[in-house]
Amino acid sequence: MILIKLGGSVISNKNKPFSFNDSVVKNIASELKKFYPKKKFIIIHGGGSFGHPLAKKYGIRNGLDGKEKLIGFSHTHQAMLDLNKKIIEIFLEKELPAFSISPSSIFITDNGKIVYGSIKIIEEAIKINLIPVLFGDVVIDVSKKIDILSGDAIMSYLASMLDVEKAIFLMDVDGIYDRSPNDEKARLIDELNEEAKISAIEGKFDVTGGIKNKIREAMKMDCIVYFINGLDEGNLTKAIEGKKVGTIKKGK
Ligand code: IP8
Repeated sequence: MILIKLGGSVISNKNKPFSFNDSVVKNIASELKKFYPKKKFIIIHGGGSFGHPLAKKYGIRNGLDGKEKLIGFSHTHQAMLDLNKKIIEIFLEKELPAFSISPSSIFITDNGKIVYGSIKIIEEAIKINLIPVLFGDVVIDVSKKIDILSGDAIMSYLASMLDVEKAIFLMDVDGIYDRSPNDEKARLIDELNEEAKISAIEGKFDVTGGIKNKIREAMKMDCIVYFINGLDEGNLTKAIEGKKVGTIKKGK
């Protein structure tokens, strides 16, 4: 089974609220089509310019502190469902049986960490060759009452619970760099080993919080992990086939 995270900056334009990168998602679906049903996939997409602006507007990460928040909680979830629907529709156009599963219906967190997951539905869906499509979502949290559950955290949770051979993170840059990709001295890291992980997480590398979390979640996984540029056609195929692309973290 292969887990694929479609980064929010790949499927939408972060700077333009509710924008959707139709052509990029079409390319991704076409690449997956070549391997389906021989390979089994679980797709998890990020919030991009649908979930993140609303999560911020309503301060969901700060937990429950007023009635307005519950309306915001539901609005944020609905925005994610809108984004999810757009992705599912493209998969269906390509005759890929994408099946939407809302993380807020199957997970409960405690301060951001998944403490309950009802993943039987994912396992059974996979068995009959459906392609489960989950996403970063709002979530019920035992401490904060409400929170945001990132797609990256879902990736590492599923990798620990299911028989996963590979996890692929699609991003809007070529992989993990040793400093900000905008810096002309930036060097792409071919292999993320323990030393590179520590440097990245301790902030020796000038990477954004988002990338730091991705690395943190990826290093928890026992399987092979790829970080690739999801905007370039062909990269996903290479990662599925095990060819050299982006940054790799070897399996344990
Ligand atoms: O983009 C966040 O998911 P992520 C989801 O995977 C929301 O971190 C609702 C902002």
